[in-house]
Amino acid sequence: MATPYHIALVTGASSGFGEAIAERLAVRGMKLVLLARRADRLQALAARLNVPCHIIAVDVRDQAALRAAIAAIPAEFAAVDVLVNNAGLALGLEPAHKADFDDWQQMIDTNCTALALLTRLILPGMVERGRGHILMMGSIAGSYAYPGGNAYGASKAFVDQFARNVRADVLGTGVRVTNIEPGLVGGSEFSLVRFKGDAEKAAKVYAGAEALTPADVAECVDWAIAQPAHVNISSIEVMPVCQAHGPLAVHRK
Ligand code: NDP
Ligand code: 8X3
Repeated sequence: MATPYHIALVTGASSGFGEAIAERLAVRGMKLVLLARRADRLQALAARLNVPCHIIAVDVRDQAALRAAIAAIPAEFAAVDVLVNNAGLALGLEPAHKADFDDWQQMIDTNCTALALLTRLILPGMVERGRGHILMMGSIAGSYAYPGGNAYGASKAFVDQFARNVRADVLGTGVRVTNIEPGLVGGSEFSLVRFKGDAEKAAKVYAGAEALTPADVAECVDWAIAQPAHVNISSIEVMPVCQAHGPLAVHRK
């Protein structure tokens, strides 16, 4: 089960995918830096993992706080060699002409700007050490448009292109970059957040469907980092069997 990596920073570790990824990487014996806003949930996670953990409770949209928190990572956790850039969210499913622009701003700030800043802060150490792996949490929404996806889908398209371009930059350094693009995944707070706490609406997203689980996504992350050092998995698009690409829409009179 050993990988060449020893320390992972997982964002969005207080819930869903990030929590499952942290659990999975702990099985590998990796030391973990767990980042999200809710400190209590990070502490509860750290308490049940049998590996050393450093907790960063920060809003990633607060750039000064994020920079300070990364600069203050204790020495024994500082040589991060796996960054899982997972924190993110969708807000709303309104069409573009009705959507709340503040929601768009929050998605862009979280899914794009914070992901880029964190990459910029962590990458130099990886390049200096000649090894490391950055995994971005994209989405099928970054490749396939759907009604109401608007700024969320666009933010995940940014993640895809950013991953590809960072990979172009780190060629020859030993650093690997992977974009994970899941489809329908239940068992996280994603839809509850999207529908702003409306549990009934959130449950309908998964009704009658056998969605993927956060553990399935964690398996993709774990598999990508466990590849031999000469292998870079550029992207993994993963959907449940019950989901497929839809037909293009035609409006008929
Ligand atoms: P969750 O809502 O369960 O998890 C989101 C995580 O992101 C939480 O830990 C949350 O922590 C953290 N987060 C959100 N905003 C911030 C912020 N401003 N600062 C710090 N942390 C933040 O959803 P998922 O686990 O499902 O989603 C994880 C990622 O996967 C997201 O990027 C999402 O877009 C993507 N994705 C999800 C899919 C799905 O169907 N579920 C499919 C494809 C991609 P806290 O609230 O404590 O800050
Ligand atoms: C989450 C998947 O289809 O709800 O990124 O956008 S979807």
